[in-house]
Amino acid sequence: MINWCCYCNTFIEQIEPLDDFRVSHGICPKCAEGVMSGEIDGAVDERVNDFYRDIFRLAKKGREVEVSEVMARAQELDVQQSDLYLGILQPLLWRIGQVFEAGRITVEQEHLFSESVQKLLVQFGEAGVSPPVQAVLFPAAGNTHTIGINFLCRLLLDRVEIKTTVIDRGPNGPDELSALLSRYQPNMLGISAALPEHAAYIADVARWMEELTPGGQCRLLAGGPAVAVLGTDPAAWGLPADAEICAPSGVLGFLQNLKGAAAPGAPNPA
Ligand code: B12
Ligand SMILES: [Zn+2]
Repeated sequence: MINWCCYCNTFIEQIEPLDDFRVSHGICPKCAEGVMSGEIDGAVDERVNDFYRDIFRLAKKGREVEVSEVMARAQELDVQQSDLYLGILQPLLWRIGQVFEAGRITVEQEHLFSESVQKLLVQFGEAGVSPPVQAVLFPAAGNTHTIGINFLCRLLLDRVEIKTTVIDRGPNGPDELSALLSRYQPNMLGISAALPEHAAYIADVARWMEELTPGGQCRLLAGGPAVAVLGTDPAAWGLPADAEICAPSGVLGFLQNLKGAAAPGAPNPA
């Protein structure tokens, strides 16, 4: 379930059961302190739940979700962009995926909602910063799922302050990888896989990287919906043991662990 703080309207974490994407009311450590000390009067804000339910209803009925309305409601509830992504839109995309798999909506209805989310990303504008950056994100060759890496870029920038950019297409061979490393000077490459067969491309990138910068400092990160099939053991992806694989339900914890190693001044491979 998606645990929200119902006092300050922030996403806390995903909790068991992990395949239940509905919102559950919780309390963040800061508000818990406020309630204990009497600074917060204990009134629970139910509006995030209503917001989530309203979008889900529209999406399920195959009605267009108005981007301007989503943005206005997030603003009214003082929900930050990264909380909107992690706590509302991401679980709704996963939930719509479940409803589609169960045969309860059509493929058109499923697509309509992901198109609304893409429009919203356009409205928010480019998340990435210009080079040099600490992390570059791109989809594996053949992967058309781009919403995840765009959300991830915003989370890296806002939640862990790692300078990150997204590129539409990854390198196609060692020469293109070398050009990418020189241009962006990243400490981390993050590649997203939706289907298990996308892992082969990530293994190619790992090999090219080893050829170009043997024992180099650039970390290789992988994640995306393929984790549901392949798990988080690099061996199952055909990747070197030091590759780091992120489970969709534990993105915030994964990013926190990256933070220290990505501090400015850490050595670059290029
Ligand atoms: C929207 C969607 C689409 C859209 C994508 C639009 C777009 N521009 O992104 C469209 C319609 C194009 C699409 C197409 C297809 N899709 Co699709 N799609 C989805 C859906 C419903 C939601 C995906 C999404 O945006 N999720 C929300 C984002 C925010 O979550 P996320 O991607 O997991 O990313 C988060 C984390 O995982 C993590 N993360 C992601 N990448 C990385 C990388 C790194 C380095 C790190 C650290 C972290 C990380 O960070 C993100 C932020 O928290 C999922 C259902 C699901 N359960 O995910 C199916 C799903 C991913 N699709 C699936 C399939 C099969 C397809 C198609 C093959 C369908 C078809 N028959 O045509 C095609 C083509 C796929 C291809 N070649 O890539 C399957 C994949 C099954 C599998 N794992 O094997 C899913 C799981 C649906 C299902 N259950 O069958 N799809
Ligand atoms: Zn709180």
